[in-house]
Amino acid sequence: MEFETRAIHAGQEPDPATGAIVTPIYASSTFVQDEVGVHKGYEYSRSGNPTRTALQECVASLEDATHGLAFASGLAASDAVLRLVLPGDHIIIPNDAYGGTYRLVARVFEPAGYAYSPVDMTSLDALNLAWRDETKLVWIESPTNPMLTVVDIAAIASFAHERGAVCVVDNTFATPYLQRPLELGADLVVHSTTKYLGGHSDVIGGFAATNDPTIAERLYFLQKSLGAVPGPFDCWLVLRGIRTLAVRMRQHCANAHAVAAFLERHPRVERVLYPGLPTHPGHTIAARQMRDFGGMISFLAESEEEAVALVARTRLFQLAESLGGVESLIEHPARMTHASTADAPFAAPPNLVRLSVGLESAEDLVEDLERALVRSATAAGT
Ligand code: P1T
Repeated sequence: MEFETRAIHAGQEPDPATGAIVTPIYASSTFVQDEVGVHKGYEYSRSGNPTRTALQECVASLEDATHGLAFASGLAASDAVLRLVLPGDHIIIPNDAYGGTYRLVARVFEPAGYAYSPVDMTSLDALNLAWRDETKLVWIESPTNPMLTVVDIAAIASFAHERGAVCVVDNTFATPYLQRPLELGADLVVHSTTKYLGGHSDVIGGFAATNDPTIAERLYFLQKSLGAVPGPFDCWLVLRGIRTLAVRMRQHCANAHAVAAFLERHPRVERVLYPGLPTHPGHTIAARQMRDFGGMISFLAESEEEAVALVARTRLFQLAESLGGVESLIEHPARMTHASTADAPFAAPPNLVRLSVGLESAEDLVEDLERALVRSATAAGT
């Protein structure tokens, strides 16, 4: 079945008890047993809940995975996945990873005895240089948050496999509609479902998917043992969002193309980072491994002051962290989402502005940016 059909039907049979066409919110912490150990597949909602099962089956299907696990947040999913390796092991992360992933690895895992290296993964030579005998896990983001760097997932996955490491892809920016990392050879996919999968800025959630039964079994154990599971209402919200994922992504991409083309022509914009632009260094790889280029754009303003002023000046693009919702957002990564990388050599550039291009009219979005950029030119006295 095609993606659009699976988004609406996978894991979402009409409720067997009532015929309800929408998966119910099974708000129950526990499930009655007929005899000890004899039950209908559920015992206690930390280890399993029917609404969560529906979400898990649906996202696993969209990622072409045999196993899917929902978590209470993207970082909870990342935490469980990183625990697949052990203290003493070495982890490689992108040198422009999402700030929260960097913080988790550098401030939680490293003090617990894990080693890590941030690496520019556009270069297999750089990956090779950072490689150690103890390297057990390579963490990819593509496109990255917020620099929109694109890396060759298939090449990195096979590089990791030849050396006995697992390859994880944070697929939050692309979504399974635009990119399927398991098909490209990755062992695991993680998501912040808070973003495009939920799609309406009303829920925090995370996900991990894999085709490897041994990894899946360990992750089920970690999901249950760490306990960072989403409640049934949160699962239902994500499921509801996913039903329109394909149409939303098509419009996010179309709007982002229009906004990126406008920004690229604007004299007060130093550089636009959008994989859909032929000038983007990762454009060819992105065109090969993605269906389209996504709804996220970053750009370099003329200065830090200008970037900070600009993000407060747009009206439709509202100043807020997060991304992937129907409404457009603007933010200053260095002081907001990526403040935790401030002390790292690869901190977000101070003049970087990030846009999450929403589903409003592209014309209105361009006009909003145009007005804000003109005013910033006036403020600069030109
Ligand atoms: O916020 P949470 O659901 O825990 O997801 C963490 C996360 C993981 N991976 C990527 C690529 C992300 O972008 C995020 C969350 N990012 C933001 C909140 C942000 O504004 O960038």
